[in-house]
Amino acid sequence: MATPDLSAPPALREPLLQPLLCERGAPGARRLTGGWAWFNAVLRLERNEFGEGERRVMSLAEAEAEARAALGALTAPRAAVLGLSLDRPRIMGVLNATPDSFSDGGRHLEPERAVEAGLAMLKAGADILDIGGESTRPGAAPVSEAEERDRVLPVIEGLRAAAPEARLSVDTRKAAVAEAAFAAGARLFNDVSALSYDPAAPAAAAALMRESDAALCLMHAQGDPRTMQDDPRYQDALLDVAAFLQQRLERAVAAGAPRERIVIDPGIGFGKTLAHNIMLMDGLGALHSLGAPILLGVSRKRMIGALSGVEAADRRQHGSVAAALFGAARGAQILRVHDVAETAEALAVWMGLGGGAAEFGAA
Ligand code: HH2
Repeated sequence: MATPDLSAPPALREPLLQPLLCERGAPGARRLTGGWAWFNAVLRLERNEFGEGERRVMSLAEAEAEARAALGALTAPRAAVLGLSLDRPRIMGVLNATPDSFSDGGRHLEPERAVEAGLAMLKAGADILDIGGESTRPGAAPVSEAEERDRVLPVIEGLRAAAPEARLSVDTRKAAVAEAAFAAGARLFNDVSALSYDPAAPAAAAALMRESDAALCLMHAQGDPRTMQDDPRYQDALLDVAAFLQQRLERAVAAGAPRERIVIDPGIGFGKTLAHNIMLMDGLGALHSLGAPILLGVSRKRMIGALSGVEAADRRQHGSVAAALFGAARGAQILRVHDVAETAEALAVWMGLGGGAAEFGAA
């Protein structure tokens, strides 16, 4: 994965607009992306002449006049992904068939156990299962293509046989692994390098998407997993990540991937300090200006440990649920989580209490 040139982050084509959220009945409230969150003003984010981010509050009338396309992207309902309507938050369960993943490494190395765990996640409310065969945690070493394929294929095949309707995603940076996973039944290519690690990935993603209703997730990462936490730097983390995602989105579309089936992800923890992660979570809503559904993966990550004081990654479920709800409140459509039952219960209560009661609102 190439390290982006920090002296010149790619330019954003539009200013970003971050929706300033409000109650659904507030004057002038508009519905965010056809979903459950509401906003009635925006924060305009732009670079100044030094490349630093500047923020200014704007009314919707001003935004209409000055940044119509970005405002339109905030309100346009998102198309369904893998047949899942995105008018409520969806849950992606994490299933790592690896010995070394940071929180569940080694637990699902036996394919039978991984399939069992996946079926339990589906029962607990997962809409999608994300199967990975290479850890991308900080410091992780790369895995060969053959090894990665041998890890994920039996799990995908087993799940396909036991739950033919399940929506399966493959978490890989390699075109050949994605192709094999799709042949076995996966329908989402989740690439933490946003198709930048494997030169064959853009064409492969486009071809896989043309053949079915498949989707693609483009995630931001700075640097390679092995070194990405060694002093990561940004001019403005939110603007830099947004610009990167916009550029990768355009490249994927140029390679032939259908735009409405591409999902974006800020890549929490991938080449980011705690301050960077907090800035991205706080400004998450601004990424809706890029016009794509947002996938958010915060589950059990270091940020949760740092904020909660819980050292052991597999004991961070309470903090993870809080962060997932924080993301849902900002309109993130897909939440990538290890603790499916806990997240599904929390979301059901939050939605039921009006956190996501879009049906009561007048759009
Ligand atoms: N995080 C991880 C892996 N894949 N994919 C997306 N789209 N977004 C994420 O935030 C993301 C991801 C890292 O978490 P995990 O899979 O639990 O660990 P590991 O990489 O150690 O297998």
